[in-house]
Amino acid sequence: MPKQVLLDHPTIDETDIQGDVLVGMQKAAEIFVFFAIKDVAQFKRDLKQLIPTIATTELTRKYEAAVNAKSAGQPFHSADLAPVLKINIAFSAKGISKLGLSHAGADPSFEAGMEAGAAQLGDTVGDYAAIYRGQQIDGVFMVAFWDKNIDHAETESLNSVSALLGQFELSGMAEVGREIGSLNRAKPGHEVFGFADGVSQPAVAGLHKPVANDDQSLPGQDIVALGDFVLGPYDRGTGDKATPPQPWMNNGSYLVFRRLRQDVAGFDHYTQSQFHGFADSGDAFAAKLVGRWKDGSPLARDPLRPNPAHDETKFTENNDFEFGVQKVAQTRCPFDAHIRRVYPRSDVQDGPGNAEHKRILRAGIAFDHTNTLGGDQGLLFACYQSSIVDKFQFIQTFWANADSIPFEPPYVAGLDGTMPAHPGIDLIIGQAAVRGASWDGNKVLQNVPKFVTATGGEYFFSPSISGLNALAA
Ligand code: N7H
Repeated sequence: MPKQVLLDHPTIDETDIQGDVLVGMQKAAEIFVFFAIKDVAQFKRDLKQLIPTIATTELTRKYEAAVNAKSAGQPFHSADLAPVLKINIAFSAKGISKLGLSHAGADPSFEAGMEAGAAQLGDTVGDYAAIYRGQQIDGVFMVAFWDKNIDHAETESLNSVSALLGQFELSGMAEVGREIGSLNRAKPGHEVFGFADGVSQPAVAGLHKPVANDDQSLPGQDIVALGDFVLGPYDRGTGDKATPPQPWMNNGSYLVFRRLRQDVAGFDHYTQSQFHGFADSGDAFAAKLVGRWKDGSPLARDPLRPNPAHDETKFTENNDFEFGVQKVAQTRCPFDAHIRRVYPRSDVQDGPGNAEHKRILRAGIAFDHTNTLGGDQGLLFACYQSSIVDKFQFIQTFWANADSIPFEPPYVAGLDGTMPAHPGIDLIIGQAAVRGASWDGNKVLQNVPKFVTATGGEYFFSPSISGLNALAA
């Protein structure tokens, strides 16, 4: 979309920012180990030992560059593609307090923790697993492993977690609980409803060059200010700076972690049995709820059927769209489609509150424990940003949960130019009691079941390497 006012392209210290923040740790499996700090002095000693092994942006970026070069048939260093274990670490506000550093002035939601803000997110604390209740978590280790063989990646990650805990658990910390994520074995690269995942991610100023045009790296991939993701002397899209409230927080980023259970059978049953009058088939109905077909092709470009020319592998095509003229109607992509609610693109006008300023860097992974009795499946959602209140929380609360549409006037909504009285919610992630939406031609969806339930989560801060050294001192 037409862009933010100005963007600097700052020099990024890739050796300082943890590797999961801007690029994402490449992974076929990832274990999140939540811990409580028991002995501060011992924990600091152990942390000091761990810091040199933390995967930095330099490492994840090298890997990404090698993958891209390989798929483009260009030369690359094979060593850069070797399966490597990657470890990152982040702390809750409580954990940082224990380590004795001030976080005064930090994001208010981070300060309070996710459980305290659950009602605002639309969550029911009773749905949260025990480890996410009662503020037990001081921090999280994220251990990721990439290998084509998912089982091998999971075994390697679990072995590394054991080694890591052996190192730390002597006296410094105790594991509170863990989550085991892996690529969807039934359909790698797809989340458990079956949709291609990781299709759209913002480009970052300083990391990605303007290629498609002055504002975009790949076509349709707008470049977002570094200060929208990382704290430091960096511009944010609003024109101010992402000044860290405390010096040690420089080059750090807030991590939102959410355990989201998905009712796959319920989603399939609903879409396949209730599509009549709303779409031509169950698959088309499911696509309208998401805004993309399962292969990743966007409804805004391909409203009638999936298009292999715009699928999950066609990165120069699959984000090259705006909702633009469709403001007058929902004939291609419903207003409430998940991707339109969480990133409304040109639906929201330019300015400080524009859609680019609300972007997040997603770094989650699927989980599936349905092979164990009573086990569930879903998404270990993770995202990075320089403000939880302004970005994740805003998206979930005001864009996904609210029975309204994020357009700013002047807008034209329905076919007759009026906004429906109840435009509805994001029917994928919206956590609201009244679950419906109004589509064009008086098509009103009502009592749509809840397919995604938050079963836990926490807010963290992912410090830079220098920040970690300060915490370990
Ligand atoms: Fe969403 N889904 O399978 O339906 N998401 N998401 N998400 N999501 C996206 O671009 C999904 C969740 C975003 O730039 C795709 O990777 C599911 C939360 C954003 O066009 C699909 C869950 C939040 C984007 C899904 C879930 C977001 C995005 C398209 C929960 C933030 C990029 C593929 C279980 C509050 C939008 C892709 C853009 C894309 C699904 C959670 C945000 C298929 C099932 C909690 C910003």
